[in-house]
Amino acid sequence: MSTATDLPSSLTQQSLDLTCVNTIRTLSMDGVQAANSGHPGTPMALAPVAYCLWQQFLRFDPQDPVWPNRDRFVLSIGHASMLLYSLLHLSEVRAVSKDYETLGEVSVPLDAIKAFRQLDSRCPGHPEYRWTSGVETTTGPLGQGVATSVGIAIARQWLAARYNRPGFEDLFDFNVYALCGDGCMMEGISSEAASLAGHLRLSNLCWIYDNNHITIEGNTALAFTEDVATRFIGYGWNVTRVGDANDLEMLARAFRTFQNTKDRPTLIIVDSHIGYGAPHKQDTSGAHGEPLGEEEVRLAKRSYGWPDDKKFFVPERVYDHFRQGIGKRGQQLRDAWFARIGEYRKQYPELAEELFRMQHRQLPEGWERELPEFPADPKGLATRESSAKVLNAAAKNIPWLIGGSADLAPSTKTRITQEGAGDFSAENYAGRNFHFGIREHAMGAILNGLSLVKVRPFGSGFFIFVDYMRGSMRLSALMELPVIYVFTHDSIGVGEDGPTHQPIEQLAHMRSMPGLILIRPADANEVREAWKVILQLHHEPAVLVLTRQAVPTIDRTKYGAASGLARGAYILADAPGGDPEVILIGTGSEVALCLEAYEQLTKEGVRARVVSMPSWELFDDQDRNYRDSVLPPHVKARVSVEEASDFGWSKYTGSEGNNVCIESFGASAPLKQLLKKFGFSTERIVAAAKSQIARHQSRG
Ligand SMILES: Cc1ncc(C[n+]2csc(CCOP(=O)(O)OP(=O)(O)O)c2C)c(N)n1
Ligand SMILES: [Mg+2]
Repeated sequence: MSTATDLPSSLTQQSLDLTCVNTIRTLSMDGVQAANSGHPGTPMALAPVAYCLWQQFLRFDPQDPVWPNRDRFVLSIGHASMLLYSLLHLSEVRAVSKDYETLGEVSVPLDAIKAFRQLDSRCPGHPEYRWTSGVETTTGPLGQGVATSVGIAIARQWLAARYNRPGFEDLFDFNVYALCGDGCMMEGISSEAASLAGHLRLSNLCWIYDNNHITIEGNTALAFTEDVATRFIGYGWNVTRVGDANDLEMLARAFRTFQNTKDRPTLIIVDSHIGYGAPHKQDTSGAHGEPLGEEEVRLAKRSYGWPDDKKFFVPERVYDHFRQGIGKRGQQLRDAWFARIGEYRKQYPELAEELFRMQHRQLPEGWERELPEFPADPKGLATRESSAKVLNAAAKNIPWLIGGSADLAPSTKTRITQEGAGDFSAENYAGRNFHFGIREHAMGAILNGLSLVKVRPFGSGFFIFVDYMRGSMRLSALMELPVIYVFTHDSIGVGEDGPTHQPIEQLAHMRSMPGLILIRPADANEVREAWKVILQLHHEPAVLVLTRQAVPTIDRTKYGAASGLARGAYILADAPGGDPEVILIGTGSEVALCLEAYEQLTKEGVRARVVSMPSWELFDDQDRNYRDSVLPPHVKARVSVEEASDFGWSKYTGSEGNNVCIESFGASAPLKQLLKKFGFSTERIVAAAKSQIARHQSRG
């Protein structure tokens, strides 16, 4: 209820717009001050920008923050999180439960703002997807937010091209707004993403650049003097300027310009004053990363005409105003959309069913029915080749499985080849094959954006270039997004390309990331099982690691079934009576080598077991009984074989085990020579097995 009684006299003269803007400012300042940590200056400066966008333009229903056709707002300057929390609070965004039922309670109550940056508060230091409803993507690593926004915008174009139909041309027509700063602009990932966005002419994408000339170390003159406007014009963007962040009229005009621009993305460059209104800190980096201090907060409040004795003060009429603005508009749009989706379901039942399943991260009925079985074959085929077959069989029955490569699809074999799959381009937003260009880092963020809109994306490249995209992959894991990463050329097996292209530490590196599932299948049938596992994931990104070179297709009538892959590690070949003296553990292309060594050992009367271990993460998830049945604790003689760093292997082989691995960078040579140089031979593994048995016998 709006009452005059909660309004101090100083505010009765102020326009309601300004009171709302100042409420955002003061909430942000108070939150940071209470936490004694955080970034007050940018929320103070950008409050009018965010207010104008949310209150006048954003098509977002606070009562249903997961409505599929809502506009997305991405706070790429994650450090300015209090700006977003203030908006979520004032517009009374509702919390959403895990199964996407909107709950009655508000997402960000005032108490959460008072507990900014404290344990379990809905207002953590940087905005976190899945933790605070209304946060569209996790941000904090600068540049990630804007790059992710490109993926979100692409997803909307793809959805529109596939699902908008006559009479339903606006089923998917949402816009994507991202607020970014000097840091985002400096990070390379934003250049990659903006370049692609311009190329794809994503007219539903709007970046707002806070041109405040300040970063942590001081003025941007220290390190950043490029002409951002010209740069974006060069990318093919529409560029417009707002000379004063406080000018709501000019801001509205800029947003309308964006909405009227139908052939390219828009960049709005806004000149702002960090720490606006703080007499000693405005326009200095002092307003960036630390609380203003009690006295400066008081002075800033006074400059806004705000009661300087009140903290976390929200005049009731501010809530009311947001209800009448974004609240009312959003609810009407959302309700109308759901009314129409009922009609759509009648006219296009199959498409509506697809949408329902996709939005709930379910797979279509019978999605796995065409996945191939591969007959035993000593020559075999590269796992990238078998993956191509499995991927294509899956793609036939999962229409929203879409993706591509950073210019390496002919090598990674990730092209969807079926009739009509097409290439995603500015002329064909329905294409399922994406060309990310040589932009690995942005590809990762774009995949995150696609996944946030709930299509099922995959991206591919050479495994070595995982180094170029780890920042985005980490956010896939942190956000629990089921993004699929397909990496080929997974070891020194790439041969002649040499050490620059031969992954060594990358497996260890990926395995150490929480929440990410890495699978390195040994043969074609393990590849099929790997895809089966991956496609059924809901909350984990997956990394599929594949060979360039052929590997034998294991004879499953003789050895263990490939379905064991789902448990991460399984017994492929065993000693008589299941009582081994030594265990050989291999992954990927090295499993075949372990089998050769096993045959040799068996001939010599040594009781060996071979464990294929495609995924540490899946194995670690099994119960103790299963893990002990595969790696019995009393069998201490263990050899691991992997053409990569030994980092982490002692977890399975024990500190006394033998890890046949690589301790240096690789080398450029034909594969045969490399295997010799680095010691990947049957003889070496047989010798290692014997020495393990001897070592543990002498101890036992
Ligand atoms: C990738 C990355 N590098 C460094 C940081 C640390 N950092 C946080 S904010 C910031 C300065 C950002 O400046 P700007 O984007 O201009 O934001 P403003 O200070 O104007 O709010 C830095 C370096 C980060 N969050 N992410
Ligand atoms: Mg700045």
